[in-house]
Amino acid sequence: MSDASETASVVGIGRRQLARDLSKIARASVAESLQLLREAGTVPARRIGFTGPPGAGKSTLIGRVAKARAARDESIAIIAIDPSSPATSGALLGDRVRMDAVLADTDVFIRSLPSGWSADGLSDNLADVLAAVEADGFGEILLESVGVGQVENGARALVDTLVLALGPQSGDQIQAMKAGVLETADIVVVNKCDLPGAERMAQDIRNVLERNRANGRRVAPVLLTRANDEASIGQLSNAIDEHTQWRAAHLDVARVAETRKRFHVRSLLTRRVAELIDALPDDAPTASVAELYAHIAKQISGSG
Ligand SMILES: Nc1nc2c(ncn2[C@@H]2O[C@H](COP(=O)(O)OP(=O)(O)OP(=O)(O)O)[C@@H](O)[C@H]2O)c(=O)[nH]1
Ligand SMILES: [Mg+2]
Repeated sequence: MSDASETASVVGIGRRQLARDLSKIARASVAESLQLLREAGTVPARRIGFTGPPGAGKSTLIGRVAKARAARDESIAIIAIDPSSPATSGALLGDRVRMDAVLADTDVFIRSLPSGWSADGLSDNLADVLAAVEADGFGEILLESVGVGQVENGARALVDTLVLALGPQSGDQIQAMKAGVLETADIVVVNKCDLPGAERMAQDIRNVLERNRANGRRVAPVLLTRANDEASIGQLSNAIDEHTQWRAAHLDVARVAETRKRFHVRSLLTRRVAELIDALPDDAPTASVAELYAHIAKQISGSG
């Protein structure tokens, strides 16, 4: 066996192991999560989140962006959060096949994970999942999540760059999103720009985002992309790099890391509280809210 193929098979084994670990982590209890958490010596990966309404073209876009970026000296992992609706599982499988086809001749690692019972479209164990991928030494993680309501808050804390992908017909969906969602994005993409309405929508969004400038904040670029237009994918990839540079110049990296750690602990504690409440017998008499609170709080401090 040559050195190169030996290395390739070792990498293959490592990735199969990671894939198995991620399936475990995605379904783990809090106690298991804490056991599986590997933090020591981890070099942070660049984390890029893609969010947006269902069908906006996020998976297709991530596949193309990953292909463009994999051509550089970068190891890339794609983590897609599967909303786990039986109605869409067929579509998701098709999605995955499309991504695999585009990335067939690359070394990009792809994994889709169920979102569990989480109401916000993100896996409750996402912080653990990202930490595990990071600990495995990937340089860059591309995360796909369906953006509805709250989701951006979670994604915001866990990623460095947040790309909001919209289709040209997403006007109503933007209205339906919580106010401020547009402003949380670092890059806005009007995708499927081969369809009518894209230019107009991009201009409308730019007008809205101009308000940020008046408030002394960064104004996110609004790009037009199309899956089959390599130049537009290249522009998006460049915009991601520009945002990485902007972060390095303007953000306190240690503070961001601290916020992320706190978000991670918050999600572990939220899950732990849910576990304890779910474990209460249905017919257990609970004298008062204050008493039940004290009971749960005591169990948490006992298990910590
Ligand atoms: N016309 C056009 N269609 C596209 C483009 N990119 C993706 N699509 C199509 O849009 C549909 C949805 O694309 P996906 O990539 O699955 O979208 P998604 O946002 O990942 O969807 P969910 O994960 O289900 O929310 C598919 O049929 C794609 O082929 C594009 O640039 N132009
Ligand atoms: Mg998708």
